[in-house]
Amino acid sequence: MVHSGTPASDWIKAAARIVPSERQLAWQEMEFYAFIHFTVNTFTDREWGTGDEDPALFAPTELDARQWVRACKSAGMTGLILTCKHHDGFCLWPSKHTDHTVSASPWREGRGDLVREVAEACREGGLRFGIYLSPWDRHEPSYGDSARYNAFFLNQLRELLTGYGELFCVWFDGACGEGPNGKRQEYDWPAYYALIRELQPGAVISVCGPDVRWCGNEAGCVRSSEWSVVPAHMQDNEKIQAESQQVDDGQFASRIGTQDDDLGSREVIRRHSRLIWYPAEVNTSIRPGWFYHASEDDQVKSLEELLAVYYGAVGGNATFLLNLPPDKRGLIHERDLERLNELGNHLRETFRDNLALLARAEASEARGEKHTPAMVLDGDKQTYWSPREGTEQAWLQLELPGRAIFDRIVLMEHIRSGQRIERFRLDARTCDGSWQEIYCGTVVGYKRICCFDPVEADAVRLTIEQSRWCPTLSGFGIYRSTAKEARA
Ligand code: FUL
Repeated sequence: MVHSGTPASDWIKAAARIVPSERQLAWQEMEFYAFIHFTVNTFTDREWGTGDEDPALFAPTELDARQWVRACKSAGMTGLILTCKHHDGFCLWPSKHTDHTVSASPWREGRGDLVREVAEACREGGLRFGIYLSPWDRHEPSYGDSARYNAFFLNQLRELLTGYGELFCVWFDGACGEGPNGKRQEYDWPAYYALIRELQPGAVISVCGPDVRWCGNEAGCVRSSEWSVVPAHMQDNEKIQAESQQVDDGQFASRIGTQDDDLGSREVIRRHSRLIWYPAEVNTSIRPGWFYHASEDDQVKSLEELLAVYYGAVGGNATFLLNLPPDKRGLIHERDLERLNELGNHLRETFRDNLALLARAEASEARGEKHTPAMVLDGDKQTYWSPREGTEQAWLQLELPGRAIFDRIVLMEHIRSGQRIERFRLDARTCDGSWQEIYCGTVVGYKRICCFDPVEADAVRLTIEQSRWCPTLSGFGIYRSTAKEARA
């Protein structure tokens, strides 16, 4: 419903009170995790298999899931999502419902279960484990015969949801091709979701699912304002483009698509009465393809490219799902390993010392003793500073114990209370005592990493110029990046 005639404070307040579920919160805190694309395509040098590949092709010679886990950890990742079945239908676990699986391959003499090996390596290494299961299946004969295929798919899903311990994510791809007879498969999404909620209540259902939104591209681009509160129809599984049609109680309003620029500004939420918490994930591959191709060995993304995606995604209120394709040996290639380690080193070194830790915090006002300015420095995501309800503009200042040189500021909202900040500015007090603007931005959300040229200062002030009902801030960190240019 378009909010004509409703006082702005009512619908703004309603939007400010939309909050994440526990599973969405736990997922958001994971920040950076891996995709692993591996199947017969690795051996046929293809991106999409046709479904008639001989399982004998699947023959990694040195497969080591622990090496994958070590690679992820070296980059600072917290989880891993495995393509248990891609569009070609080949299963990396010995599914009882098809013979198109690892059991028919020479790998581990047909006694292997790659889902198990990866799940165990993750548990052992302290990474959370998630599954990708392609609904589109180019091998399964029942595909396109909707009821029969849905029953088959639910059986496979059940095997994965019950056999491999706790999952943090079930990742559903939107691709839906025609069945063998040209028949179109109608996926029974409600039944898939119900089974996941029953058997893995802590897992988020991503992309074609109600919990995590695809950011809209596979190139790692992120909107400068990535909202977690968006119109409810964004959850629909059709990947619709912006078009004008009837939404929300028959009112005429433009429908927002996954690839639109603005998914949640005041202008958008004013026109949609049904809003949901639906945060973004950015997915891209470390190489041009999702699967390994030797021809791409010299096209591994540079450290600068990976950092740009990392800062855009993790530093822009989204998560970062980076794909790593193991090669025919079943190992992550040396070049990718080196890059992952460089990335991890950069992040570990940059964010090791928070220069704000010993700072003194003061603010324009605070909402009682429970939400004091000092709470932005206590390292506890549960505590936060906030002005009184209804105060949409406020400032918070950190007096550093002395002068420091820095080029990164990390801001975090208390998203359990919703996403509130709409526009802010950062100023630093430089050597001559004058204030200099160092950054301005829009949304903060779970985390905003503000990157700017190195500045030497002894105080920093955050000015919240616009927010929804009242802002919250649970974290305020000041860092100096390890980039050579920042050391100059
Ligand atoms: C796409 C798929 O078609 C690609 O092969 C890949 O799995 C990517 C993550 O999603 O839709």
